[in-house]
Amino acid sequence: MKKDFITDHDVDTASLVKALDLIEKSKYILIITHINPDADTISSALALSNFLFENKIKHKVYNIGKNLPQNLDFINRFEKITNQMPESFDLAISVDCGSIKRFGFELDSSIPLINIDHHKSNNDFGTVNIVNYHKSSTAEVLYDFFKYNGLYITKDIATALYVGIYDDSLGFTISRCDEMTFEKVNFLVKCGAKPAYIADKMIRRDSLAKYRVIPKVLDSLELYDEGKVAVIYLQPLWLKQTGATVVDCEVALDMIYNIGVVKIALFLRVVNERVRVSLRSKDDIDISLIAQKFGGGGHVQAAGCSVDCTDVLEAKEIILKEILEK
Ligand SMILES: [Mn+2]
Repeated sequence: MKKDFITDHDVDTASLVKALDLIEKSKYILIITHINPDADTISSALALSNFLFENKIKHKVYNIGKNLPQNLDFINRFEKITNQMPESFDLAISVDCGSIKRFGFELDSSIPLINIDHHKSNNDFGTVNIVNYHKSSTAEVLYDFFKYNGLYITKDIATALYVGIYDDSLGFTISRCDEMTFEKVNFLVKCGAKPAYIADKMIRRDSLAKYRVIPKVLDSLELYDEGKVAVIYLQPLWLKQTGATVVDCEVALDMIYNIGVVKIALFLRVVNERVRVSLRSKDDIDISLIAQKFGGGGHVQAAGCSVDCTDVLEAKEIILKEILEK
């Protein structure tokens, strides 16, 4: 299996082997997912968790928050994810964390850390780093780890990896999605991942509340710079009025991003008493540079940051100033 492996870009195969070696030597592993977790971090963690469980290696999947994306509840071992830090562990693995700030806590620096990620901003903070920013998703990077080491991909692992690739590549529509991505997805389907079942579970279980709140969010749409910059926001009151959740509104960003004339799309909402901003861009405009100015980060076409205030309108003015003066 190893000799058939096709490397591309900057996959460091030595680190793939070293990571497995560290895993095999460990007694208890902490898998770290990032704050404001998305499908990529959760499904990558669960792919690893299923692998470790099947190999009887003790571990916990940790997320610091209380709100996990519930549309992922069909992935095996989802219910095992905890926000309780285990008393001790001798290895940590972070997945999809572009920086250690994304852990949401400080990790004891004496603990070895495997850093698996695909963010350009990742500065190789781990003891072992499996980082490839040419990839659509961390799940895709993790696939390389499984495949290169000749590890058996079960149906549960395949399902988790498929979810991460599918979601982070925006349904296979971003430019980092290449022929390798489709080769991987093809193999994952052979391993038992079911695309229609996964889509039903992930995107076809909406609440009615979602369709009550989205018109309000879309009604906030403002266009700047001849329509190139589009902004929407969510007022906390609208959630109370409709019973919807913040996550319910996120698809509105994809909607305005899909408007032909729009090159940069923004969505602002209050999360943990700060205004969280998600940014999208087209035509290779590097939107992560704007996110970085506010202590955030991400990818060329998709990034995020938080603004230190609780008023979406105030945050909108602050962030628009940066974008329009660029
Ligand atoms: Mn990701």
